[in-house]
Amino acid sequence: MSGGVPERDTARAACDGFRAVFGYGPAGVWAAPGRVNLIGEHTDYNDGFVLPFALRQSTFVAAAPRADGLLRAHSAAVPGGVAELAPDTPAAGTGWAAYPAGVVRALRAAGHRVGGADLHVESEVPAGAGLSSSAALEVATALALDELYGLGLSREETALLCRRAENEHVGVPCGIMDQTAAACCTAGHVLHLDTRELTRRHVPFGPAAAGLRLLVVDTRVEHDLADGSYAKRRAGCEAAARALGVRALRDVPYASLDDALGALPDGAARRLVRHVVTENDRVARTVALLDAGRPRAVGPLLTAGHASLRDDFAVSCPELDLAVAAANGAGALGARMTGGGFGGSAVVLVAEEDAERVAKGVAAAFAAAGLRRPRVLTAEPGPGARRAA
Ligand code: GAF
Repeated sequence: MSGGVPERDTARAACDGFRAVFGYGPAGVWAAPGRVNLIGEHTDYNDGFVLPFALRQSTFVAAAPRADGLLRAHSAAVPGGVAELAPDTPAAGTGWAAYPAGVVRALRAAGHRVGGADLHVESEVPAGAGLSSSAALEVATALALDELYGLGLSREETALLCRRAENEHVGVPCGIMDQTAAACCTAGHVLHLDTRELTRRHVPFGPAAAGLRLLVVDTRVEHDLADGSYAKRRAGCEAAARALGVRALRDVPYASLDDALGALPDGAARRLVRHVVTENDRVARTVALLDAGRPRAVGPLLTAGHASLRDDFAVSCPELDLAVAAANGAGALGARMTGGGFGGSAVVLVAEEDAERVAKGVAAAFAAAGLRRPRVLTAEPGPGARRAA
């Protein structure tokens, strides 16, 4: 199942959509999931540690090769017909098609012999909800091109090329977390990723089997990582690392945090550093708890992570803060924003028997504040990218 819809249904919809748009059948359908980051936020571009897992909701790309080098892309969710892009079409003005076009471009720039393609996209991952719909689209496209053109890419190469597409073509200076999550996650696990070494460990995490639920609360405040706030945080972290004489903030040990803070000239830099260093520590402590079979005990770390993102890193927003406060007030074990922030979704860890009350508590708090009703879904770690048909 993916998002309550059997996988083969969405794969079939992608095939049918392809045929309706292009007038012939696709060579196959490839899928990649959205992701939730359990903890480890704004650490990936600081060479730090992250702990995402794959959502059951995925983006499906039905694809066929083209000999003329053109990319023709169509999405069931986006009005406006087929986007037709030549290899040198600039990203500006191409909207969502910049993501698959960026993947083609990144593959060619890396020396892969990739021709054109016709693509039709069906996505279950809500866009703008902080669940990484863009990485899902990039990775599903890369998988399709890999197989259509026999490239033999590893999952790690796939993630790196997709990040390159987003950094260089779309213009978002993101880290490697989302693309690695989409490419490499496995069902029933969170992915403990060292974003410098790119070493990965799949840590068992099954909320349902532990009598827990992980709720994803989509605040419906759409976020846009291309608006400059994300890039500003990244630049601030890099400047702080230079001021401290380290390669990246990952190299500031938790035990020397106070010394590092004392060596920094201004409060803004101190707050960025404090978040990144304490967040890396929270990831390590979360992994230790999961390894010890104590997923319930992770709750307070989530809430502490949220406070750090809100107060030090300043990437939360009133709706995310409300979701977290209302969930905790209604008896959740812990909650935090997930993803880049400035909108999007919160994750809430809750005992199974309290899940309904907590979801209702969050909805009531939003209603009382005059906000749109949030969308709430239950997440269990699903599979990473795959061929779906
Ligand atoms: C976004 C980015 F794409 C990731 O690389 C990561 O930095 C995240 O924000 C924050 O942890 O999802």
